Amino acid sequence: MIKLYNFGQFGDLPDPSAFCVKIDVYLRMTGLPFTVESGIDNLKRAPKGKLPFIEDDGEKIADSSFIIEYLKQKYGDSLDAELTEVDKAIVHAFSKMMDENLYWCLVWCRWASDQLWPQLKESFFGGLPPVIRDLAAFKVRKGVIRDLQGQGVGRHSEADIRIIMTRDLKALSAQLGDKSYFMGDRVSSLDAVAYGFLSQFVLAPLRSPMTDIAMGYPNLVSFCHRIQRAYYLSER
Ligand SMILES: N[C@@H](CCC(=O)N[C@@H](CS)C(=O)NCC(=O)O)C(=O)O
Repeated sequence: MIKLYNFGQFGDLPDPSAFCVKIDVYLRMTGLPFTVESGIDNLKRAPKGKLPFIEDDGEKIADSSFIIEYLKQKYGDSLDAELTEVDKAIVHAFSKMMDENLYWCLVWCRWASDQLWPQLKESFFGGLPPVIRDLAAFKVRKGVIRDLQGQGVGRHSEADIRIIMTRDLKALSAQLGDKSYFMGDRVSSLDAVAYGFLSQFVLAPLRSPMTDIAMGYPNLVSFCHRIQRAYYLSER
């Protein structure tokens, strides 16, 4: 049985990490049976020091893109097999736009912007004993801000990050249009990636004026609710 290692429930979402939600929903979309082991300690066991990773038949596979590739090869590609090569290229390009660009904007909104920081601190560190809470929060935040500087998004002004995020959301909204799913009337792996990220803006318990930019795209908001209804709220 496949075991997914993640951080754990986050309000109505299975995880605060877009990458972990991506794999959780991908597994649900494919109908592959899986169990979940949650906890921050999973990071210590993670082959690449990040979550998610999965364990299957004694093998550990890390990184959401490698996990999807592994699952496709081992269990068949029930979501994307019928896509044309051009469609697959679109899936790849949009997926990487979210993994490598929109992700860092989300990280900035949560960790660097002072709008969300008090909420995030309470949500992620509130359970720690008071003596170490502030120190742990400060240390982790400092590390994330350093990562944001290294990646580059952290060097932009808030106004510029708003522009960067808006470009991605606008492109996603245009691709979805009035279709049920990003690649048409059948679910594809792009829907798993998109739900992983968009749900963090639309359905997560942590929201701010910056993350609420996504609320300005009614089709993306409806998409999140549609996927949530189909894969999380209905009897499966
Ligand atoms: N490329 C990885 C990215 C995973 C990732 O960045 N995970 C973050 C959470 S969103 C993480 O585990 N961060 C913990 C850390 O860096 O210590 C993937 O696609 O799975």
